[in-house]
Amino acid sequence: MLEKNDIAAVLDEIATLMELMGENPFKIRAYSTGARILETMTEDLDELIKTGGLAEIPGMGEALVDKITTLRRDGILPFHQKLRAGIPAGLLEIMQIQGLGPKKVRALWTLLGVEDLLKLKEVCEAGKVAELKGFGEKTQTKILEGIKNRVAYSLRHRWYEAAEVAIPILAGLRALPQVKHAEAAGSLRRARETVGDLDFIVAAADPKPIMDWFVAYPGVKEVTAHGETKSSVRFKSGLQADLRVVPEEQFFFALHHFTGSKDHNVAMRHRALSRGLSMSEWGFKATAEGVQAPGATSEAEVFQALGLPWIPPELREGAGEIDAAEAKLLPRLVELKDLRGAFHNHTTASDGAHTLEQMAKEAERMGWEYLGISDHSKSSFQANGLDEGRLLAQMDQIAQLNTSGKFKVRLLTGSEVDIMRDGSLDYADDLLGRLDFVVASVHNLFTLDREAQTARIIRAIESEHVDMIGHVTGRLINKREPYDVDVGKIIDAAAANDTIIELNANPWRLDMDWRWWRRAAEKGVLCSINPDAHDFANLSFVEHGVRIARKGWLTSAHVLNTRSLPEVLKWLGR
Ligand code: DGT
Ligand code: CA
Ligand code: CA
Ligand code: ZN
Repeated sequence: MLEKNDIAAVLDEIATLMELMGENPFKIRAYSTGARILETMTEDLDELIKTGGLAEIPGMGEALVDKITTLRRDGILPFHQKLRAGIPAGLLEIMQIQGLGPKKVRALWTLLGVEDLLKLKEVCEAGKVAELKGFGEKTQTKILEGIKNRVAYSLRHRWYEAAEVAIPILAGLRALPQVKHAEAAGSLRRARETVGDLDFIVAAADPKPIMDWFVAYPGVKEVTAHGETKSSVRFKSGLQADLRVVPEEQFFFALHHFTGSKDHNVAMRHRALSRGLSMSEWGFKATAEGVQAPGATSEAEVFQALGLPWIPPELREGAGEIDAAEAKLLPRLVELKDLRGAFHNHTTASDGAHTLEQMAKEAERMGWEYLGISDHSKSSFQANGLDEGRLLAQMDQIAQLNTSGKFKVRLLTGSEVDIMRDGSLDYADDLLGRLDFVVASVHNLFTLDREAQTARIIRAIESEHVDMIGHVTGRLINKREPYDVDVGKIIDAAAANDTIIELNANPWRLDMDWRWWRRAAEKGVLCSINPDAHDFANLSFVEHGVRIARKGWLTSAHVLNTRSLPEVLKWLGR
């Protein structure tokens, strides 16, 4: 038995496979239409199948009804499996490359015999792709770039996916009777946006039972090392993990060392040497006469031994954190509990899965004072964007909900308004002026050149009705590179116009990147940690946003949604 969204995914794949086969466009279209209908359907599917109501929905042909019924009942569809068997699996992988749709992939397949990435790379390098009709030199270069990105993407994992693997392992390690301490170090602890491998550090007198438990952990696909004090494994997803077991007195030194980063460690070792100590993952050693090498029973004591306060792992990138610590200028980083609400959330009015009330209920459960609703604007037709009439109706609905007293949380009216090619906005000024807040985002023309893309966004920043800029670079981590845009200039424009830059907390986006926030904050740019929720569970994405804000040196004062409702309304000028 398959759920609606899974059935829709199969229908979409059928459409793609048929397009690769060069089938009739009308037939193909029927499957995509069917997928969209299922995704937006609010009725009970089983009921519709039973009563025959499914066939009465416009766009639902008899063949489609049959296939949906089979998928719902059996979970598989022979027609789909036969299609799949007729097409090299590598083609679906090639389709993941940015800019390569089924039509182009079909041409590469039928005209050049491309069946996988390797062969694609070969024909690009031989210049054969550029000669194909509809491709050209530029496309060929783009494809080669895309292949390079695919390879890079396969080597790293989005933070939240790595965390999902790490959390139960850490709990398992801590539950072992021999284990005194256990932590996940490395890039995961430093809150990088992607993780190469996991690094577990454990304190125990006898490493053997811990090693044995680790290599036998469910989900381990391959054991690449099984030593006395260090083991390495690989999981099904390709993610690898190192485990190191150390004696208790070394634990906090090892934890610090394997948390890194390398640059941070180098600076710490340098500092240690100037104090007559050599520092390693084992601990301190005296290098000068009359110096005592201190031990450590916490990570704070490791820092303390070098005259420093404890430095949060997020800041340990060797970017001035030690100087700041020395000067007692470490920021007091924003925390999840500081948040009092969130902006940039979608509902069923555009492409969200839950209604205003469902979103409000969850925001209230999270203890928030306010929740900003910003559905898509009309140009985002693929996301069911609202025209003026529907937006006005939603504003009424929100006003009614607020006065009904049904929820303590205050809903704020807003829009994620599209930035048009020339930087103008998708609604007229008078309508924008009636909203509580406005997020302006780029959702199309990702291939504009740097100058045009930057100018377009800056014009939106300069609009008096725009309160914040959404997902500034449009990147999807490990999937889509940022569009070409001058972030430095955008920060300057945001500072000059008092426009907020959003920290989009969707764990695939984390946009703007953490590397820019410290500079932005120093220039006076305010941040808003926005979940960009498309269902109520997504409201918890703010946790990812807080992590990245911390990595960007931000304090609660730098973040709009740490403020109370009256303060927020005052900032918005409403
Ligand atoms: P990743 O795994 O690529 O996402 O990044 P990390 O930072 O987790 O790097 P990893 O797993 O190679 O090593 C974990 C930490 O161990 C690293 O951040 C710093 C420390 N470390 C590893 N190799 C070296 C090294 O050659 N020199 C120094 N100073 N530290 C090292
Ligand atoms: Ca690592
Ligand atoms: Ca490692
Ligand atoms: Zn958006």
